[in-house]
Amino acid sequence: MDFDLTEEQRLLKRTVREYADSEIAPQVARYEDASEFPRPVVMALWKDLGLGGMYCPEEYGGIDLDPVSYAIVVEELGRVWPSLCIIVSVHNSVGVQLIAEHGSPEQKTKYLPRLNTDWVAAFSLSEAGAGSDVGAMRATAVRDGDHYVLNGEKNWVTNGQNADLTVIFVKTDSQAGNRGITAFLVEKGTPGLTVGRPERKMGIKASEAVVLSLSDCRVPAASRLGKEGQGFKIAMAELDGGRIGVGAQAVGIAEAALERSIRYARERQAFGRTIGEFQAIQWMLADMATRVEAARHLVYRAAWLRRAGKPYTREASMAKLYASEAATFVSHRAIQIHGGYGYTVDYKVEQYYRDARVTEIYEGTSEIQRLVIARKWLAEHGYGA
Ligand code: COS
Repeated sequence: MDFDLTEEQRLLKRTVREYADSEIAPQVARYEDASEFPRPVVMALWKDLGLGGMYCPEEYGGIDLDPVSYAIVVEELGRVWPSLCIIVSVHNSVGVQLIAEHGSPEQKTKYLPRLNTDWVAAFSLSEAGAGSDVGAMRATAVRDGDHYVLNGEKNWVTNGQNADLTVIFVKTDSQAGNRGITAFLVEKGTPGLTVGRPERKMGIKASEAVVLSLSDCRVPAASRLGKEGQGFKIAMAELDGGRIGVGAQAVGIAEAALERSIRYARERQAFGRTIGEFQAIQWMLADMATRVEAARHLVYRAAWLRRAGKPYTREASMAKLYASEAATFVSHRAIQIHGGYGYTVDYKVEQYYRDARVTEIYEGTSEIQRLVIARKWLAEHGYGA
């Protein structure tokens, strides 16, 4: 067993951190305050660091990172800007990686090189009445010669307005529940695809979540991803990877809130000494640091299992569950340590608290993660699922 990062991973972490601190951090407030998608920042990340193709094989121009390195990058972005972090994570995991793993050779050749350099990907599974219960989705696709015609409405599509390509899940067999779901690659500007107004959210304000309306949206049969009826399994498998990303994002948020708390505890004076000298504050910092460390280990272990080609569904759910709840805990305590100043926007810990909260919800709520963990655990111990 070896808990050390490799030399390459250390270098990658340093490179992304330096870039994030110098190039990205100064831009955060402007985009967050305007709730604006930071397209120029995203494009610079693709161009300067190749982060548009983290899960793209080298033959298609990607940098093909191993999953642990991927988690390290996502964590570093989460530390500086959670909104940007989820934009990048969604693009790479349930976008690029999904196409790299399930796309046809033609789809990979057509889309992966563009997604590495100047396109953004989105993933559209949820609907107003189908979030956790994926099989309840109502959007449909009907075959019409060498096309499919898509109809319905999808919700909560991260990157949805800016996406050049969206993986959209709809039913090709309305009677078949989960087994009737099929995935399609739909390009921006396809007639019949309309993008709604972004939701007004509590946090991650520069990351958009939109409604997509499909109204007789005709797509070539060649844009179907995988076979008819395979969509649910594709979505579930890719969400396993996505959950490692959300876990890593949560670790980054928690790390940032902890760093700021330590800095503040060293500076702030009360009763004639720095507040970091009080045991009440030290214990809070100890609990925060322990959770950050535990969350990071769970995330890296899930990523390591994936790299080793072993099953990692349960571990990805554990990592996402624990890390997201740790991020809420740590950012909550960070505000407490900052006192009244923590409740103002100037010290940024309030932003981490708001941004942390959604990690317990998207890409599967904490309740869904517990359900996945319990089912796997019970099955492993002979109780059936
Ligand atoms: N990887 C690959 N296949 C998977 C899988 C995974 N992680 N999880 C389930 N499957 C397969 C199962 O093996 C099963 O295959 P068979 O039909 O061949 O036996 C099939 O998919 C159905 O699985 P299951 O019976 O477990 O499906 P359920 O309807 O019970 O749903 C939950 C399972 C609730 C866990 C699933 O719907 C889920 O994760 N929901 C949350 C979705 C989500 O994260 N939404 C947020 C959207 S992204 S913002």
